[in-house]
Amino acid sequence: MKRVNSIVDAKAEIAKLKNENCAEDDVFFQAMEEVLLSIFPLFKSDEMYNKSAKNAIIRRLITPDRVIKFKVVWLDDKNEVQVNTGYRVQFNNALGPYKGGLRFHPSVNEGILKFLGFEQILKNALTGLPLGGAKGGSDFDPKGKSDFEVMKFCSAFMKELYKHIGPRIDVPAGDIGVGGREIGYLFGQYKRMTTAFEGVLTGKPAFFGGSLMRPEATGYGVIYFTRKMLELEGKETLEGKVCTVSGSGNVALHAIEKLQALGAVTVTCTDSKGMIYDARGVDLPLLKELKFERRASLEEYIKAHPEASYTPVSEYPKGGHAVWNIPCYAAFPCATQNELTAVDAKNLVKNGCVSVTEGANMPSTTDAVHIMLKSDICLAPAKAANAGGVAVSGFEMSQNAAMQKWTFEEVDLKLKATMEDICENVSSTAKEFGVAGNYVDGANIAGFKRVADAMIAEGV
Ligand code: NDP
Ligand code: 2IT
Repeated sequence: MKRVNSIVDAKAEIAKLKNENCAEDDVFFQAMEEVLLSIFPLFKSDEMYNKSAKNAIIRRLITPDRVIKFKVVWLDDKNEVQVNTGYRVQFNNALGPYKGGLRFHPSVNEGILKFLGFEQILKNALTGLPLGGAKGGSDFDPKGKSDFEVMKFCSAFMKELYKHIGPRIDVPAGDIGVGGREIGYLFGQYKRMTTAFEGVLTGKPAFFGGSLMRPEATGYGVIYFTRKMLELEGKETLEGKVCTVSGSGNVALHAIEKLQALGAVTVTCTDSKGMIYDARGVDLPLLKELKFERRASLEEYIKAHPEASYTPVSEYPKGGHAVWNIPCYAAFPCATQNELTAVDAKNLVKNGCVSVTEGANMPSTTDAVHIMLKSDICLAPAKAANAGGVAVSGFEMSQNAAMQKWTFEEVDLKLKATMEDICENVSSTAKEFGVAGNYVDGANIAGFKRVADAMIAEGV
């Protein structure tokens, strides 16, 4: 009974926290609950139960070390004063310096950053690298802003953030709305404030300290993971198969690039306004130009390819997304959280989809996860499948600390090995705990174990 109580207690704790907190923490509870339900098999071992209970591991794990919230004041191009909110959630540094991206998007709030920071702890643990978990960002919307406005915002944001970060304290990187351009401006301001040229941010442009392959790492890693999972589960390879991808940002476009290199036919991509379907496979050079250079809407794609179709969000099926209704062998949600619903999961099952790999963080709703786990779909959870980005960030930290520069091929080999190791570890952990084939439980248990062991060893 004692063993069961640990989970019951944790659930009671979550219910209490839910009552005490505002609605914006919903996504954080969603992420926590999934992990707590997954790690239940761990508590079948008396040793793990006793150690965790004695050290209040769950209570400590679900509470961030600190949440830093600050005002960001900057001047737009009309010389009008603008005010945004900045955040850094330093969640857990049991395994290494706090590490995780910055998100600039109008939807950003404390709850979203707590969910992302919490997921990051376990993801970073799975990489096997010495990295803690954190996340940050702002409700600033880079869309429609001039380069100068983005620069002025980044400088103002860093004027506060620099006090809380450092190469051995906390190392931010990119996420939605933050790429090489933003990291460059943030890095420049950190340098001006501290005079230190050091590896305080990852995802820097390659000509001043960025690792080669960091832009590609998350998307390529997602495909390396999928390839290994399909092999372990005795499924056919991706070659010649129809694949669907959502998103058209950093993760999505590099996942598409690797899928195409492996001979898959990737027929979709999406942005916040709609979906492109191109039966012959999407035109990647055009997408890169539209999204990375012109920062334009996907709707423009059909000007160059009138044979493709564009479906605006207003025409998506009720409660779901057009992209997951397209029959495919493998699906890759790579845009944002909760973009794959129960309606979508049922469509994927109905259409005979074989694997779903989460490139975005927590793209599937809780109901969707349950539907997919009960089906024959192989579900690769985000914290394992998209860990290639932060893994190469870890490699960037190593290169910066050692004043070295690794080649593209070296980084690619290390990334591939890391993703295959994560996949094998997750799969064998699931088997060890009696849930063979359940990569969600396998990832949560394997990640939790590494962090919990470190927290216990470090005392209070
Ligand atoms: P980008 O900003 O490069 O691209 C984001 C993409 O998602 C865009 O196509 C964007 O459309 C779309 N999108 C964003 N918000 C929404 C929304 N609310 N509804 C519909 N579409 C949306 O970000 P990334 O590619 O870097 O990140 C994508 C996902 O991958 C995120 O979940 C992120 O946390 C995760 N991730 C990123 C890593 C990285 O290294 N960058 C590492 C691991 C995970 P639009 O252009 O219209 O805004
Ligand atoms: O969600 C993620 O793993 C990221 N946005 C990348 C984090 C990082 O530190 O590279």
